[in-house]
Amino acid sequence: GKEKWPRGDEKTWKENMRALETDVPGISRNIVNHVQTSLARQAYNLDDLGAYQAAALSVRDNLILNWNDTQLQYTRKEPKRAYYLSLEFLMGRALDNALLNLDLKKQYSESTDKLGFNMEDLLEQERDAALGNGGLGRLAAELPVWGYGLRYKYGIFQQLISPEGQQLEAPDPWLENQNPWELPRLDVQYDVRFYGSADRLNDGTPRAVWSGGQEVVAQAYDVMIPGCFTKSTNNLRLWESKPKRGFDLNSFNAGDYERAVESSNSASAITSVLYPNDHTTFGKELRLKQQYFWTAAQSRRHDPPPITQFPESQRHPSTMAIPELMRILVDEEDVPWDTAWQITTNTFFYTNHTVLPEALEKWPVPLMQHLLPRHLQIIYDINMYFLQAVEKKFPGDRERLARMSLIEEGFPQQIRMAFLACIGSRKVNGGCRTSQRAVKTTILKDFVEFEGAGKFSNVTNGITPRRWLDQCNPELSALISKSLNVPKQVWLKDLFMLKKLLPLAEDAAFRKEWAEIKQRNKERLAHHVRTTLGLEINTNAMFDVQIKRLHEYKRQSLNILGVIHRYLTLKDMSAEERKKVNPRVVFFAAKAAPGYWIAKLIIRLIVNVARILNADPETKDYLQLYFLPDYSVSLAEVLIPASDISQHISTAGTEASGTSNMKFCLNGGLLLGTVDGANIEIGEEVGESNVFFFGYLTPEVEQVRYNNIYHPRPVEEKSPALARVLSVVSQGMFGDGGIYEPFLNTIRQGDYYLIADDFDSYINALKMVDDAYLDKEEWIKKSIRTACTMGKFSSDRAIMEYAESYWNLEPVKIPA
Ligand code: CRA
Repeated sequence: GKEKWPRGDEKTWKENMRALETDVPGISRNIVNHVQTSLARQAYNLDDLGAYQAAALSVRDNLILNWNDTQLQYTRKEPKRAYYLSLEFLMGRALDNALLNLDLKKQYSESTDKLGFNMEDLLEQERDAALGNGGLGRLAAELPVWGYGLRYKYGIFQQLISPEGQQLEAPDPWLENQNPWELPRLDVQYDVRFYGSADRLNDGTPRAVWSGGQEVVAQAYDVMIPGCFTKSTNNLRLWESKPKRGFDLNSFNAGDYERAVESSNSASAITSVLYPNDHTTFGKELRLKQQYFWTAAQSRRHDPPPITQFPESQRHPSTMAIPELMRILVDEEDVPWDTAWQITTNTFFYTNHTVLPEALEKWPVPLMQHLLPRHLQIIYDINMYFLQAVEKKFPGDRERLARMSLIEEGFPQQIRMAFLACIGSRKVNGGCRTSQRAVKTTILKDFVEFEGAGKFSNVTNGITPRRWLDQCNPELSALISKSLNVPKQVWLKDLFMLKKLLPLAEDAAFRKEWAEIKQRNKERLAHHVRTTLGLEINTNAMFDVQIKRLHEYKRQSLNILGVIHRYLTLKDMSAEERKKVNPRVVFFAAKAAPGYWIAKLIIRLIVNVARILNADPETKDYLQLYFLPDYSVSLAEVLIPASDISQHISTAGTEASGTSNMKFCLNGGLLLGTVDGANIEIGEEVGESNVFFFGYLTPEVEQVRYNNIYHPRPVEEKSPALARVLSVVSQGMFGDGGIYEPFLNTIRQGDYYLIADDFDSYINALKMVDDAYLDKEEWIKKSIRTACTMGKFSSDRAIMEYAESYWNLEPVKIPA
């Protein structure tokens, strides 16, 4: 029977239900309440950190109220929902974003002012939630759907740079000051099993019993994510791993203290750290444990409704979700295999985020057997039925069967997780048009032939203009609102409206305002660098920025070698000639995976080149170089609005999309790039005359690589300019040249990333950038045209494409 709701006296309930605090007195009351009770502090002992926490808790109250209403509506309407599964959510800071989305920034600033605190200082108190590596994690953070991830105790490592220029890694204890944004859900806990044994019942059903091994508890934490200018508030559920039996009192009493905490430690280890690798696989057991732990916890969320009603769509599974759903359906719900497979393949959508073959995940069969014995059985069964179907379509094609098998032969055998994701999903898509084409013609070619091209399509990535324009560049946002003569609430939700500003590129007064904002953003960055690093930056120079994970394929190497070339060119000039040169400041920020040695060597080179350049009295007015340590979302928010030009120069055919390219362009920074990833679509939107492209094209790269190995030519022959650069490095212009030899040799031999092949073309593109910058007015026009044609790259467009053509979702209105 249904219980009466509410219990007790309805009037008492209704009278006491809290409403949103949206005016200054209400907000102040709420903040002070939190100071007094939640923090147990008082006016006389409140510092910026405490004031930030109280403000954050008060904002959280508002989010919770909205979240409750959203929940209620979802419960009433029972709409289909999408869940975004990602091991990474690179959230950055929450307070400013929440205030802007709730449209309460003004009121909160006024209130904290009254209480004696400056809002901008409070915002700086917040630690980034850095539970991701790069674009993939940031993408997840920007999608307006319910997310499921892991609550890592330590996010991406903090990067320190030693006096020698060596990257050092320190843990990122982001939860240390308490996280005001999360709510522990002590009522939401599930058991998750590892190891043990799986015994088939052999009773005519495909069922098996999995037992024994280790059990841990998945504990939910909910983070409320405000929608933009709406009550609708999403949830990010992060799972923490806890021991099932916390403390072994018997061992403790027997004096064995280590043993007493052993199982507890091993359970907590599962969600202790985010893996700091992107784009390389590694056969770490803990990583597979993380993946399974999280997909298992998430798959449980569907009771009480019977799990077989599972037409809800999910995207980007960690592939382990596929065998896990099969296990639940077959073993626990007694669903016939074929029906279970049908449900499963209708549930998942797979987004591929990389075209690098070495980044495709594979797990050794023995490891899977040991850690997840039942899942291995299921994967074998999926594979058997799948290969039978392939054989039926292509009879006798044994090579094809070997190529497509989920199990790769070798010692040990490996499970090809990308193939499992592909066959276990309803659709497969890529992050931009060209990377999807690449995936279809390379790693998943056989699957396209087998399943038909219709299953494979493309949704080009997008970025949120809320954080990446309104929040990080408030002055530009205000100028746009003023010039469009509509409130930002309108155009931020329809970014194509920016096109209307294109004619203003011809308006000198508008250009002046536009350029002044860029200049102030450059000064803001200079101020940031001065206060954090004590360095003085020439703000009259062109700001040239490359910020992204450090990877050979992204070619920070090309950039730094180009900087050295510029330095040598300046040194060759007379003082008079130099005076005609347009000054340039080059910024790098990048973390390298801790075990990626060549990447770290490239950081070391950048840091040491910077040291020489910035101290050279002849050139330092014309060329400065900075490596900003500890790249983060918050640092990106200062760098991106300040850039005149940014570099996205991956070897053609390697970048799955890139998303920072979109962010720079949206802020009126011009793009220097290769014909790769989303650069191509950006070029289409802004027009070829507003971007700077260079380098070999994807279809040519394979042949160049082949030649580099089988018909090698010396660097001197390919590019005398580069040969000179390499020789000054190895002769020690930037400190002991010997240490850079391993890096330089990657260019001299094999040159897999085409550094020497693209160098002259790159230098030429840099020259075109210099020439274009000389005509300031024309440059500003390009800047305006670039920003105003970024409509396509709003995450709103991307999510609409997903919702309409994939998930069949309808928006749910949350009544006031
Ligand atoms: N680094 C790709 O490399 C892409 C994002 C989002 C990446 C980027 O080109 O823009 O995903 N892939 O789709 C990735 O990390 C493991 O794969 C990225 O974030």
